[in-house]
Amino acid sequence: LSSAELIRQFQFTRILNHDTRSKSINILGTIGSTPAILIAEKTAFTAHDEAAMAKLPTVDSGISSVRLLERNDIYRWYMATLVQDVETSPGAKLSLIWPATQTHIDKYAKQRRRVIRETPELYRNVLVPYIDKMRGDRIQWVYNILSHKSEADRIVYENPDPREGFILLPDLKWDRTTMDSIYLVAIVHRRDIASIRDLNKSQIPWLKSIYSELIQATTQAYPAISATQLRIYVHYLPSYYHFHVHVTNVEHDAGEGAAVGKAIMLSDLIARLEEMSDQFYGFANSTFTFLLGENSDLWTNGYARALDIV
Ligand code: M7G
Repeated sequence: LSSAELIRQFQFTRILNHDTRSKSINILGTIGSTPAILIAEKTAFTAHDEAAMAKLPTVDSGISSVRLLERNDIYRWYMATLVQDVETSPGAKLSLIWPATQTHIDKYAKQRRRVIRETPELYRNVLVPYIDKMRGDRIQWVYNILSHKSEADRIVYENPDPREGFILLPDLKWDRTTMDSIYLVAIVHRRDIASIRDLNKSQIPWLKSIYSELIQATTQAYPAISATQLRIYVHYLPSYYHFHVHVTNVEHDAGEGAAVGKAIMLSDLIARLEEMSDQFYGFANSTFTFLLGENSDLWTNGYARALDIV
């Protein structure tokens, strides 16, 4: 089946979640007989392309039909359909996860959140065993990128050093054209750092060089953006336990991914490490507070039990 054919084979099961602000919807379905998740998001206007936007109010190449909803004095509001074209002005961005695991379904379903204050003890007793269980084949996509098996032609920058290096490339959340919503991800080559918990003082120089290489590479690849317009951060908790750094345009509303309880600025992490007095210290000995969805196995079988919360 071609990738386009897969979308046509998708059979609807139910809506997992939707959001009116980001104008997106997560739909659970099946392809063949295996679960699939389709994430559909309406595209933003390509405001960086003024020539295209100039055509927007024109009837033939911009607005294909229009219906007046109401008028009052000098105010009029309409519903309209826009001219769409999958190459030049697509109406939506789709992501398909297939076959989807229960962990994916939990992640994309609507859920209540809990605030977890994770002490070093909770980290060791609850998260560590869970990470080992989760790493397995959930991060095959990461290894595909690192070995140039997938997305190789999309690499923005690579430092190939197996210990210090990383690959910077567009995140799957980015449509790759809207400059205001630049969303890149940098994935390190080394495989021994599952999360920020594995960082310690000895890695300060390495983290600093990642930080400056990221700024250098991003501003060079996208000259429209400057160093002080980049939000460079790490997730804790992440969804994938292989160390990676997010690089986004500050103008982009990355929603929960950039919110308190999930996103931590890389430069703040470096500063926190620098402030630790003991030279052997690292984040395994710190306390971090994060949000966790109630659907996750980590909540139901992990923190809810460890904290004795029902
Ligand atoms: P995270 O903090 O582990 O997860 O970041 P979350 O933000 O999804 O909770 C992983 C990042 O990698 C996310 O921003 C994903 O959108 C992105 N990502 C996930 N996958 C499966 C891929 C992929 O196959 N290719 C690329 N380029 N990015 C991906």
